Amino acid sequence: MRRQVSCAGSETTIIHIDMDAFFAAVEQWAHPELRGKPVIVCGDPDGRGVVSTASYEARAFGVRSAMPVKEARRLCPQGVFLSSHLSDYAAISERLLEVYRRYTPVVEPFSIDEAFLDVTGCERLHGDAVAIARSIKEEVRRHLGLTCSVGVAPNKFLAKMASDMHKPDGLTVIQAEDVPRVIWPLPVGKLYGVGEKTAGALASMGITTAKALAEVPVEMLTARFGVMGRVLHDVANGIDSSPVDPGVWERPKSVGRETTLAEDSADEEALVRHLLSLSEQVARRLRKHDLVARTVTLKLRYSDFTTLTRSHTLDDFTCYDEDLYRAAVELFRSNWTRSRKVRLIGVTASTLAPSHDYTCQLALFEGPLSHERRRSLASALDRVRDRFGEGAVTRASLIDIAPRRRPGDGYGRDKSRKGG
Ligand code: TTP
Ligand code: MG
Repeated sequence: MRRQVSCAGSETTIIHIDMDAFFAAVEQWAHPELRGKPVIVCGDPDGRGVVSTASYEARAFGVRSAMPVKEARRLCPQGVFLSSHLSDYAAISERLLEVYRRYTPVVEPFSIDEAFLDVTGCERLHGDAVAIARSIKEEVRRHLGLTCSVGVAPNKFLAKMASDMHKPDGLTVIQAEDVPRVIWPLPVGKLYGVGEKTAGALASMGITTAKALAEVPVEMLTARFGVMGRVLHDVANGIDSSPVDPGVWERPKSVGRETTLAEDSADEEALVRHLLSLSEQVARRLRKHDLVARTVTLKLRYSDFTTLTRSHTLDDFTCYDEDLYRAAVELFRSNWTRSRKVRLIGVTASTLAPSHDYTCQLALFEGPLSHERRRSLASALDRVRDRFGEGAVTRASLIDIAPRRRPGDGYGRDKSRKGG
């Protein structure tokens, strides 16, 4: 999110809407017998994946998003564990946007279940922002059977903070003058956009609350955090001038690359190397558009033109070469009929979401390489490839799992390009 200078004194009114326990609530609406029960939606209820979301009934047992399914089963053995139906949730998400657009054309979808609405100047038609918020909540409940939590505020940051304050089914108003009372007592890590790492860095400077952060001279913050310092200063003071951008969602539904081989091939090593190159290109494209993807699709066309596509849903969203590559290779190894010559090979990433939604969450899964380090490494590689071409660098970690490229192994030409 872009944040610049204060918009204090402006008349802007923003609404942020976040559906409650979205995936689980959709399942409960579709299956009335699940209402009131602890419902846990996950990629693979029997596998080693993680929880996508849990109904509030299940949250009472301590079940949370991103928790391993195994752990959720331990906490809530009586829970109803379901696999996710992403296309259903996406369809509901579209219907929600249609509702919002009846109140204002300035609607920015922010994730599958969140949106910002700029309702400045809509009062004459629909009443004040709180009346609009109530009316939207009522319409969503009546037509889609879902509850949502709504924040009303003079800017996006405060509206986002507000919607989270009284979940589920909340309606919270934050005015500019409320900032010292409602924002300042919060730990810095609770401020939207302040990740674990930044909160840790602030703590090492003795800054643990929003109030303490608000009192630090902005120059000191920019000296320590660069441009992020200004953002920190602004959010601690409840300042955000980023506009609600209805165009931000005009993004591809999928990002794919495929290549027709210079010669039909049944050489496993060579085919896997193509998958590496294609995965790198797709991941790079995702990053360029600030997207993350959760589905990886492999496409193989054999010499006789029969075509096979197989998809795999990842446990989590990603924009990294290695995640796409691993999934693509796994699909390839389990679906390719050995010895059948391949004419065309392709990798597509779909189930896309804007990356800012998942940045904080990914930090929770920090492995040997933290999200921030992966991200900065990936963008450094992107810069090298921008300058010297796609083949200029390959991640050492990927070379370990991919056969090395040998001189003379020409990559095929990119014949068709899909998506962004
Ligand atoms: P959230 O809005 O973060 O969560 P939620 O709607 O389930 O619950 P609430 O807003 O009431 O706290 O995310 C929206 C959906 O995105 C969620 O229903 C499932 C999906 N999701 C994941 O798949 N993995 C995750 O780690 C998170 C946080 C969400
Ligand atoms: Mg939600």
